[in-house]
Amino acid sequence: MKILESLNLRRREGKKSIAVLIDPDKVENTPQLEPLLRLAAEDCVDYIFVGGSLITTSNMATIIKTIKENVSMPVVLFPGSTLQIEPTADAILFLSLISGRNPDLLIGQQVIAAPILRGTKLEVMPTGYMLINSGKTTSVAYVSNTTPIPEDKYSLAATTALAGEMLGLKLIYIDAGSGAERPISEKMINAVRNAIDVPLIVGGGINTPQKAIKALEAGADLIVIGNALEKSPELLTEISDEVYNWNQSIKAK
Ligand code: 1GP
Repeated sequence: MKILESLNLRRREGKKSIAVLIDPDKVENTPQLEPLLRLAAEDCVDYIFVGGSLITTSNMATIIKTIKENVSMPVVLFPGSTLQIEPTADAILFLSLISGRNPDLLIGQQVIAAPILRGTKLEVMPTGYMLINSGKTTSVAYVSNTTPIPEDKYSLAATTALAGEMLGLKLIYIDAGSGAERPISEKMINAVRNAIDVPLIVGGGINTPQKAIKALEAGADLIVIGNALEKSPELLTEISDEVYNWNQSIKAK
């Protein structure tokens, strides 16, 4: 089954998913990855995302190889630019940064990437990517040269997501940015959730099980955890327990 199809199915069933984000720039060597991958396999993580807003290393292929040697879940590229297309992954979030007004990230990079992607077997997942302000400037806001949506402008975020869905985007990803001071508020997640039907991905600053459960309760279908696991990989067990309990409670209903 295609990843997009499975995300839609899980959404219809009310089930939640979890993705671990690996930033190749923060992995000095591949053995460093193995403990995290072991936990990911034990804890039934659904997806591994690979990407970052500023990748300066060229170890993407090696990292994906290590992931695939250790775990079986799909590897999804979460690219900061067209330079980050790696055909050995399973899928790519084909992002348009719809919260910003930088034409290069709305359509420019995509024009360059499209013919490259056509020559790969990657599943292309059209995704409306939205940055939400979260305190101090994040790398992604700086590098993308866009202004995140203010964190209290709920209807602006909701209508941006709705426009993305009407344009045919199949996923909406709201992101506070990696290592955000504050994750996206429940009120904001809820406002975006209520505006759209497509699966909603939420990430940025989710570094405790409580924050994870709040994001799920507010309407996230898939939560992305990156930064926090670099410091304490064991957090993954606690967060994935929450997701597991949630999904079990759905089954019980
Ligand atoms: C960043 O949404 C992702 O783009 C994950 O954020 O690294 O803060 O978990 P963290």
